[in-house]
Amino acid sequence: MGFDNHNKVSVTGPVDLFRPGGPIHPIRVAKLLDETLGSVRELKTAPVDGNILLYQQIGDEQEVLAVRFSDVYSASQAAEITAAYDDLIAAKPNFYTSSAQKRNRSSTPAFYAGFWQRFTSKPFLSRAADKQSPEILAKLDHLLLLLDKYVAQKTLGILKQHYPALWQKQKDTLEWLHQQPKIAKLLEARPALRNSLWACLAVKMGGSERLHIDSSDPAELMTAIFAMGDFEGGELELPTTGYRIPVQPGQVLFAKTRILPHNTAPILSGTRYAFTGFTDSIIVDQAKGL
Ligand SMILES: O=C(O)CCC(=O)C(=O)O
Ligand SMILES: [Fe+2]
Repeated sequence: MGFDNHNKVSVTGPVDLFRPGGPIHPIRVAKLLDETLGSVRELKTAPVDGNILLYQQIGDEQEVLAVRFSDVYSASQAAEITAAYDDLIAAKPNFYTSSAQKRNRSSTPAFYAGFWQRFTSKPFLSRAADKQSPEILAKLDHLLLLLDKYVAQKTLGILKQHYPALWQKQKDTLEWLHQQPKIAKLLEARPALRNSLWACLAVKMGGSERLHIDSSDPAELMTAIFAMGDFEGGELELPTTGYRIPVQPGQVLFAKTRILPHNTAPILSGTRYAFTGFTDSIIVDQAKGL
């Protein structure tokens, strides 16, 4: 399965996958996880370089939990992207961070750009990517175009080559989303909102230091996590698997963040631009015609 040149990290399973049904309150999740995980915090660090496949063996089956690709984008591409983010922030956009989000996973607010469905009947565009001045939207769209060109398209190609089933699901889901009449109309005016890999992107400085699950995400797909800047630490910790996985500039990590409790390890020094590409489970279900 997967890459021949992967560092294969086998988890001594079975991993206690977290599969609560229905809507979950973020704070309740953290409490539940603390109760179930207790003091399981002694984690091994996966290799910093190369590709990584983290899986658990269940009988004859290998279930992929996380996969990290290296050398996806270059240092100069990262520099262009972080400069575009700095330029956006300098224009003081409204983050529209709700009080629930503030108490949620991170001490720094995230800028959410893209589509959600959550509990509404139709997918909608996040307010931060919508209700801004034309000048700010132009800066945001410039950033989103760079991210699609340098990170998302390339990663999608790698996914297709090595994980065709996952690639197919991701592609079908996003195609369905982009064909929804209201969204299709929006994309005509703002093509930058079309992304090959995620429905909604969160960008922030720092990390998600509080243990959580990404409760809107589908259990069967993976969230894309990548980080830019010059920093030490900030690995993605997956306590139920016993591993923390470094995510350095140039790398893209996919993880089943709906069923694997996770948090960012402390950032020991430097500046970390954090990017998380989410997909919404309601969008996935609707795309499948459920
Ligand atoms: O920044 C990271 O490494 C993790 C981000 C994350 O878990 C999230 O945004 O939900
Ligand atoms: Fe997360």
